[in-house]
Amino acid sequence: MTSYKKAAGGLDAITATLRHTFREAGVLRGTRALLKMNQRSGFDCAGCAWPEPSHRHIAEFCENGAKAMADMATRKLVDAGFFDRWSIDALQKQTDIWLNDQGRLTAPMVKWPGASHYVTVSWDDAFKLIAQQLNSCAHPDEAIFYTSGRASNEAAYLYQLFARHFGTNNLPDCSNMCHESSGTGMLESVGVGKGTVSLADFELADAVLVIGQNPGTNHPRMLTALQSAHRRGCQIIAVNPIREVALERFTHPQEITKLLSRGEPIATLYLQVKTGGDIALFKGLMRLVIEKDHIDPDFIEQFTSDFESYKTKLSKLSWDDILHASGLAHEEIEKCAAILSSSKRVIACWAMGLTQHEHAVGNIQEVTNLMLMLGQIGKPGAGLCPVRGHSNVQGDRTMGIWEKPSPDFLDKLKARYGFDPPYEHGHDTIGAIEAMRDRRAKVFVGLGGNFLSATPDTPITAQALQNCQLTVHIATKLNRGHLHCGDFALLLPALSRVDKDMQAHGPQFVTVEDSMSVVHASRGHITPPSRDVMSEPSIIAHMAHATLGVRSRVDWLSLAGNYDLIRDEVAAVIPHFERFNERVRKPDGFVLPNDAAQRRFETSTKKARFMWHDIARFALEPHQLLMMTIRSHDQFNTTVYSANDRYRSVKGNRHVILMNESDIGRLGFAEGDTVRITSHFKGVHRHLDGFKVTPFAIAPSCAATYFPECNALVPLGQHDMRSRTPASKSVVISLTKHVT
Ligand SMILES: Nc1nc2c(c(=O)[nH]1)N[C@H]1C(S)=C(S)[C@@H](COP(=O)(O)OP(=O)(O)OC[C@H]3O[C@@H](n4cnc5c(=O)[nH]c(N)nc54)[C@H](O)[C@@H]3O)O[C@H]1N2
Ligand SMILES: Nc1nc2c(c(=O)[nH]1)N[C@H]1C(S)=C(S)[C@@H](COP(=O)(O)OP(=O)(O)OC[C@H]3O[C@@H](n4cnc5c(=O)[nH]c(N)nc54)[C@H](O)[C@@H]3O)O[C@H]1N2
Ligand SMILES: [Mo]
Repeated sequence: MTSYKKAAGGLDAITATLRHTFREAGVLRGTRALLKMNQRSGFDCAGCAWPEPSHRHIAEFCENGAKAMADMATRKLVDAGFFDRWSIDALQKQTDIWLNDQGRLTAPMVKWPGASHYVTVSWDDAFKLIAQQLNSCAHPDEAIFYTSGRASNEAAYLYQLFARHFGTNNLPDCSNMCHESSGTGMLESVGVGKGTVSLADFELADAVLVIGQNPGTNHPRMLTALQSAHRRGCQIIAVNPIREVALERFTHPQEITKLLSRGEPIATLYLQVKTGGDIALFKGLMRLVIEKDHIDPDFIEQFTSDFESYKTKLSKLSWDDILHASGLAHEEIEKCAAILSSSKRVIACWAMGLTQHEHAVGNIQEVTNLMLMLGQIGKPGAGLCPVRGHSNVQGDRTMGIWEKPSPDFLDKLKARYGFDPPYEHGHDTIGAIEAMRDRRAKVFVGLGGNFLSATPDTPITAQALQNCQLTVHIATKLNRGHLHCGDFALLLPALSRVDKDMQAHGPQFVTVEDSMSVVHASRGHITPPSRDVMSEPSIIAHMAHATLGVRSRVDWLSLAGNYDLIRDEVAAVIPHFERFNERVRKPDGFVLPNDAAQRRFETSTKKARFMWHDIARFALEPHQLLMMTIRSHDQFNTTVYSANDRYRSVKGNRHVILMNESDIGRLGFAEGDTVRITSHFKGVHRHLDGFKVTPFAIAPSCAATYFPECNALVPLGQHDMRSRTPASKSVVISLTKHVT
């Protein structure tokens, strides 16, 4: 059985931080960058969207934030000579770790039709090619403009403006695969699609639920908040099919005297729910809360609708169903209900364990129901906390990166810029893959990200990209997505968060919005990898200028020369951004208002709504398991730093399948066996070979593998029906012994 003997954090975290930073960026450059991370005069860490505290530590970063920084501050460079040496075919044979390890992109590159290599191209010619290809589309909807959540507010605002001015709402983004279901569910239930809590609420909460989230790896600075809450006596309840080490024991790497200790407990109650069993758990909790009369009748009466019908349906559920589907014992659910009932203030946090299922919106709305029943929304120390992933994914949405913009927003664009924006909804991520697969779309532009490896059904997405006439990737580092090219392909190098950004009007900063709606500035301090790298706002402005020409009255190139001018545009169009330039220059920026946090629920009933969902059922045959695809401790989404996963004691191999020991025996396997994984969806079977059976502390009948490798097993058609978030946490699989 793999098990990590130490607490998460501690000395190992410090060693890993320094090793990565110094190896990639060098001692001086690396140290300087670390000391600027998350500081008021510095740059926002691109590692996650967890907010910064107002009392900042001199070292306000975590191990994995430092890795993300070092990955960009690296001294290794990919130059034109590199692409002479390596054909695209040869690059495809390399691993993700190797591709990323080659370093920062330094010059614009093109692949011409039929060519085997990328070759250099001037920026001017690159923009001309984009303009010519976009303008030869039969309809603007033949173009797709994808965004990954590292893009700044300034880049995002320009990008959506360009796409809509060009004539399409085809603005899929990584959020479609991430917290789309949180947004969809919350919008309907409470009228806002964002979290209702601030960091200060964590100092007041009596109980915090951490559901379907692995903060030790993906939001390490959240552990600081959880640890200090725990020390105050706050109850921390983890809900997770995996016993994640960092939720069990943690040593803060900055508490020198405790570094060698066994760490402190974080979770006071650990509910090892079955994958997909959360709705059943929430229903069980609500049953108990009602039975014991621990609901908040005044809140329910004054602020909610649909309670009585919800309660009637709930009373008809059988406990057998609740216990079977959740995989938990009655006493465990009772313990949790007792903690929630006796807590004056409760926060519910969640991440991908709730959002990436076919019943994802159900998950979100049922945890919301629970919180509404307890009156735990819209008061200090309480509320809903979807913990965002990419550092500016929330801000990108605020800036209008969305395939389903509101008519009001489009009217504002029309009034300000004098063009007719498209009012039909555009393609989300799944829709974009289908459109390229079916040749309804033929130009793909990616503002960051790795569209190929982040999306489901990798071979289908690869073919979809290859079907395009032009693929454009605006990127900092090489990834596999750049190797599945359209007839023409451009690879355009962009500045990263850590780089100095010098434009016509002098040095520029950008802005971002964190998971708790705080908007603040981010300034890079490091010399860019080459003079030939452009900033994202500048690349977008040049694309727009070249493509739209006299059709546009926007002075794109002036906007790119001075980001204050972009922020003035944002202030004029996006609600709550008035005096943007002035307010964002305040040390901690400003906080966007949130109606639900003020108990104003702008839903169809003007009240917070109880929304019913049936318990999710998975018709697993005895030989089948439910597989989640997750992140290791040494990766950032599709960027893989090494093949290790320290807290899960996995070393040197990402092709492992983590299984409950009882399932290994039951299915006739032994530890270390190499297996073929087959996923099953609507009669189609997808296979991947060469996975090592690894016993692990995961709930029975569940299994875990790493993404992006296992995206080839995630079916494009398997997603939440409303939000269309891919179900990458509930893939039905079976295993067979692999004979080589
Ligand atoms: N270092 C690092 N930081 C990151 C990222 C990264 O890749 N590396 N990615 C960023 C991004 S974009 C995001 S969205 C976040 C992701 O942050 P997380 O959501 O923490 O990431 P995952 O690895 O997908 O982990 C999902 C967790 O949910 C659990 N889980 C799976 N299925 C279920 C279920 O049905 N029910 C419950 N209750 N739990 C379940 C898994 O066991 C796992 O602990 O992190 C962000 N931060
Ligand atoms: N099976 C499975 N699939 C998943 C998930 C899962 O849990 N399981 N998680 C999903 C989630 S939550 C998300 S958010 C998506 C992530 O999807 P994406 O956001 O598309 O993927 P990333 O891996 O974050 O993108 C990494 C690439 O972005 C580029 N990049 C990095 N920084 C910058 C920058 O500052 N500017 C520019 N222009 N480029 C930059 C680099 O070239 C790098 O290779 O993946 C999703 N896919
Ligand atoms: Mo994400």
